[in-house]
Amino acid sequence: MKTITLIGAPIEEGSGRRGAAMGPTALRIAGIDTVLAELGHAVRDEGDIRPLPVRDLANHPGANNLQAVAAFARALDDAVYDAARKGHFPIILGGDHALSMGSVSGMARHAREIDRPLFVLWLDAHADFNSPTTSPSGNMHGMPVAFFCGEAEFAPILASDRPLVDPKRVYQVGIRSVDAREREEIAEHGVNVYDMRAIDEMGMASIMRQILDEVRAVNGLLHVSLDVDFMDPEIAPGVGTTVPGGATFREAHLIMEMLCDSGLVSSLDVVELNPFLDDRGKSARVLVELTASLFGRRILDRPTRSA
Ligand code: Z70
Ligand code: MN
Ligand code: MN
Ligand code: MN
Repeated sequence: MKTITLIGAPIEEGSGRRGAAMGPTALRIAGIDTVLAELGHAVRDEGDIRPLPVRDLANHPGANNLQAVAAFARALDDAVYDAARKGHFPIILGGDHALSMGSVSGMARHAREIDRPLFVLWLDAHADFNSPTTSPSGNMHGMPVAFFCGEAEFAPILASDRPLVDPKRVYQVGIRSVDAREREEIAEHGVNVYDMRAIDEMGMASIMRQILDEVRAVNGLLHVSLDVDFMDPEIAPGVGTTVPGGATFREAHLIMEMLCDSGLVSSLDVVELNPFLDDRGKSARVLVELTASLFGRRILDRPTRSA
């Protein structure tokens, strides 16, 4: 059983619209804390983080709301690092995907300290590998992966000597909406991408076995970042950017069950839930169900068998 720290990150300034700041509240109303406690875990809800105003950064024409995003990222970096260092499992309740600049940075600091490599499983319709010069929108929720992989452009606008994630240790699954420049960037940096075609051709189980084998082989930590739009809009409509052809309810649950059995997951982001766009709490409930599967809820009491 784990000690789980819930950290609310009500950021919406990284997305081009309002609503994602209500995400942490919706996840709490859907019962994320009680579901985890019922599975036998110790759950501590730290409430929502309170970012401090950022005065040392100028705003930037290619990065909308840079100061607000940086404020959340810095606060979350510290909160996630502190939780992980205590041996707790941080779950970040989002908030838009720009928050992963902070959560992944905090986990990268922790991983460096305990001398284990950090891997990231990015479950998303989007690659989120834009930077202020490549982004078509300027929205920073489309940039976190480039940020924590060390894309050079971020160095002058967002500090500094932070530890980075090796792009070859980033696995993107569910990708189906990639901008032209992003496509070049993810190839150049060597990010591992399993797009929807790969899922259809290979099957989710074999993709997950490959990823988990690679993490296990080097005793890595695995941070999971779950964007609501990873799933098909039919099962999770409460998100600003719906993209058709997403993961099914069953594929998403299979991933969580295999992650649970692996014992490799160190931390989780649940992001991009926009309750204003949701259908009577449907998406919030799916996210709570998926989180429960990651933390041990199962149909029968047996591990997933390999083929
Ligand atoms: C586009 C951009 C994005 C999430 C939309 C969209 C990015 N690539 N990310 N929704 N989660 O504006 O950079
Ligand atoms: Mn995303
Ligand atoms: Mn997305
Ligand atoms: Mn680059």
